[in-house]
Amino acid sequence: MEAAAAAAFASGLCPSTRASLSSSCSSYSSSSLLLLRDKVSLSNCSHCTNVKHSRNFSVRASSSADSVVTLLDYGAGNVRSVRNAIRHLGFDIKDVQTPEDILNADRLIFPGVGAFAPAMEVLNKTGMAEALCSYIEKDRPFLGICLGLQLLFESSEEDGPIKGLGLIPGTIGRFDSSNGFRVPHIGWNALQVTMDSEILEDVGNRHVYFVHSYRAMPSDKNKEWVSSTCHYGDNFIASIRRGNVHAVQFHPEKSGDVGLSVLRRFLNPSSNRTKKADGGKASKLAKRVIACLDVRANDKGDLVVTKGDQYDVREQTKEKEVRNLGKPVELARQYYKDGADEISFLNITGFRDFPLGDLPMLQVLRYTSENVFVPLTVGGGIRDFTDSNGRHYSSLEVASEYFRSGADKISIGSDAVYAAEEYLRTGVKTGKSSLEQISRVYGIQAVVVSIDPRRVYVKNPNDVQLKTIKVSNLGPNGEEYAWYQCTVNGGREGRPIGAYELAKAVEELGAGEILLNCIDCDGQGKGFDIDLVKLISDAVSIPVIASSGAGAVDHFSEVFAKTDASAALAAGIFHRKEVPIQSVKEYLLKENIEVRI
Ligand code: 1PR
Repeated sequence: MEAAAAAAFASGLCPSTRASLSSSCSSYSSSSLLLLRDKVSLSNCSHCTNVKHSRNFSVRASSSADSVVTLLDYGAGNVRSVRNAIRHLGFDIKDVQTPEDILNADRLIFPGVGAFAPAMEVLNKTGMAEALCSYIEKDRPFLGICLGLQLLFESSEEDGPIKGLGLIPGTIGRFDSSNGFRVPHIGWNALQVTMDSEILEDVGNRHVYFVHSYRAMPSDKNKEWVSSTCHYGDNFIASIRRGNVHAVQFHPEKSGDVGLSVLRRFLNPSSNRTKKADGGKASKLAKRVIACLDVRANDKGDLVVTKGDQYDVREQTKEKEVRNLGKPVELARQYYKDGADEISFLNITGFRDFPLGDLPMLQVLRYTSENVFVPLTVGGGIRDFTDSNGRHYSSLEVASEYFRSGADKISIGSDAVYAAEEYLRTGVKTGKSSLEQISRVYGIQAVVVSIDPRRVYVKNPNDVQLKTIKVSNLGPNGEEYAWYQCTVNGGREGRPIGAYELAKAVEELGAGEILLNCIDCDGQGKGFDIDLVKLISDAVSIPVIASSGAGAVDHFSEVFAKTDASAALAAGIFHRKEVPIQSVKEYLLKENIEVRI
């Protein structure tokens, strides 16, 4: 693991955990860990084969109330959503601060986030790895989520090979993108249930939300553990179950009502009485419909959802006020209820204000994540920043604050353009750009690059050295070709780089997804720029979100039929209540395009 990642990871520990480890991870690992090892019995845990065990560390049946859940949060990403989901279901949370807290838990949830290597390093250094093995081997109620499933396996190829806890045979490997499947696997997919597992009983044929680049594969050696698989390029393990031990590769806390019922059934097994694996027609990865909220302070200083026409968000009146289309938290909740697969907040003046000074934006995320259980993306102002007192904040710190406040993904605009320009100029990946740093620590699946291009028509494709395409509609002077110029600072400044060149460069630098806007189409309601979406989705193997221009349901089916976009994002038609999200989805279903209902 790289030192920077390790430091950031460790510093990301929740305050309580950090405090409990304040003897510092390195000194903790010598004397304290030895004491712990003397106490722990770990018969089959291959992770611990070198450890001599003298006596059992007894696991006591706690007398604490049934409503308490123990949560293992080592601070690497957005665990707020898991916390919110648990609280939403009426349970209290006890945070793990010492390995003993794991051993004494009545039920333990381990929402692994971030990358495999730093997670194992923290678990090893803190003694949590041994405690986890002991707890699981005693068949105590356990639910691992995402990386919390992967860590149970023998090893991972992620920055590896790296040894895992070794409880389940198998190696975690990367999805193969050479067969045309985009990696990371992001979105709502179907499960094939292979073994009775009470926690999955409400899932039936409905979609659940995945976001990952690595996965475990079923084999003869681990088949007794596998409770469901999912098909994406190959058939990977979507969940495991043995006795009271469960783990899921998908995110129940981000899978809407279906996901909440998975958590409920784990937390309260007596709710298993009503068996209703009904309905739903999920069969593969669904196309996503995303609601986008462009947010900024209006002239009175209130944070409002606004919406521009070709990025101009001011009313065409004498006062030129910022267009106000509602309150961010309320609208996000509404869109969640209406069936949005994901919600994006773009802090559109983040490029000029310091986002950590913009506490209302962090509050918006915190409040929204309390009862919106689909993925939240936030963008705007993610870059290094030095405030007026000379205090320097790295882009990683800014992103970390967004993750801690409830974001699942962060979106980088202007700073990604500068990083791509430098990379194309020098051919060197410095590892220092915000994009590289954040994706190294939080994983590429957590990093979106938002592109704000503007069409530039040319008569002859050789007029520019950038990638041009033949356009479907001629330019104002009959031009047949165009390139797409990237902009920064909310479209205010054009840069000498095209969307095509940028997309390819940021994929190499560690972007996990592209949010593809188009200034010409923004707010026009005339449909997505199909030429642009096709150009970019054909150029990269990460998912592409088509954005800008949706005005009717058939615009969504058109972009999915004519391009390989993974998702379509809209703002104006939803804010102005012209087309409900549900109507978009019903129309897509009618057109045989799989969506989550
Ligand atoms: O550069 O890292 O600070 O990020 C700034 C972010 O804010 C970028 O993601 C950029 O796209 C966004 N942004 C900046 N200025 C504006 C603006 O509108 N003046 N909004 C802006 C971009 C575009 C879409 C919009 C779709 C769909 N908004 O997100 O929601 O075009 O709209 P429609 O369905 O109504 O057509 P940084």
